[in-house]
Amino acid sequence: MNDRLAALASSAQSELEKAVTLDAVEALRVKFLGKKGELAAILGGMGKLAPEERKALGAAANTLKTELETKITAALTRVQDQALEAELKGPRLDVTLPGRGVKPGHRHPVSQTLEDICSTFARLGFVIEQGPEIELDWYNFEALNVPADHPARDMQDTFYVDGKQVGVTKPKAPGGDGVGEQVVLRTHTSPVQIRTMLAQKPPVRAVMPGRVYRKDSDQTHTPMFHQVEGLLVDEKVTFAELKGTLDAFARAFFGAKSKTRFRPSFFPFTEPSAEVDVSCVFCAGKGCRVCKQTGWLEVLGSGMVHPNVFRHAGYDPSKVTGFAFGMGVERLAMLRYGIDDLRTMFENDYRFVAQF
Ligand code: 2U9
Repeated sequence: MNDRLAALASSAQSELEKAVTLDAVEALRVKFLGKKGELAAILGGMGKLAPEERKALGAAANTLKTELETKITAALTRVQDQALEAELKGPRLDVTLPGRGVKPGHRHPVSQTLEDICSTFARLGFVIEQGPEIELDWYNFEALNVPADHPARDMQDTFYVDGKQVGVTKPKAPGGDGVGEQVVLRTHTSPVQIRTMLAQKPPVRAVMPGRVYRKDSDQTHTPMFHQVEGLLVDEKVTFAELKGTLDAFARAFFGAKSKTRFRPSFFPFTEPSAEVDVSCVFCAGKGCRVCKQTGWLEVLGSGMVHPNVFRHAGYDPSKVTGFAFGMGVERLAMLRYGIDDLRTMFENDYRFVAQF
């Protein structure tokens, strides 16, 4: 039996000397001193021995156990010291290297354009009004004199939302009945004008920037885009003031030499209505590829607020008149920066954004 202890002592000694990692030392501890280890196996066989022999072997085994524990601790210390030494000899941290730095962000061209449009109107005395993107049909269509059979109200053109899912069951819309209680993603920012008029008395002079949603997706249309709309209401507001305001905007935004042109048009919420063209910013009106040789770019829609719209918003059309306008921000950003593909606006590529 003592021979077995001696053999164990010598093999433990040589194996511990060869161990170079903490894991290897731990594995040896389990192998020799673990519950199912070699020392336990030797002690397990003691039952067959005479009492004196058993006593002597127990004492020798205890001594060996203590010795091995000391050797294992020494091996652990040695392995740790060797690892530290290797680390100190290895490549040093070069504290003189320049830092990696955080790349500065960049305003998206749509955000820049939206802010420039708003600040241009702010200089003309307009305040900014905002409203919900998930809107009641009544504010988005009905109040704006958009008839039930208008193509914009079609499922093909508008995102309809399950009202119960967004917590709208009994809307407080002034005209909330039947179709008016449906919930939509707003197709324009015009419902904000309605909410503004319902909330305050005339005069009103405000611009409404924000996201709008239409079921439209091709090279020049995306299901979400940004608009800035505007509204001015007071006593005796005329079409001349509409022209003067939008002309001043065009000169501030596109350059002092810009000219505007008003063409008759139709919108359900304005009467009369006009499309507004600005002289081409690329060829100064001479005719080029961008303006398709016409010398003009279509930049916004406008008109005098329809009397029915005033009635829905609680204003008396015999006392007040007003004008409204609307523009697509992505389209203006593309004209301003010469971007020819709308989709690049939504790819989130820093290399694109950082160019403007
Ligand atoms: C109220 C009354 C009238 C807003 C208007 C337009 C003309 C227009 C388009 C431009 C490009 C939308 O982004 S676009 O596709 N807008 O042509 N918008 S008048 O008229 C209003 C709005 C609110 C109460």
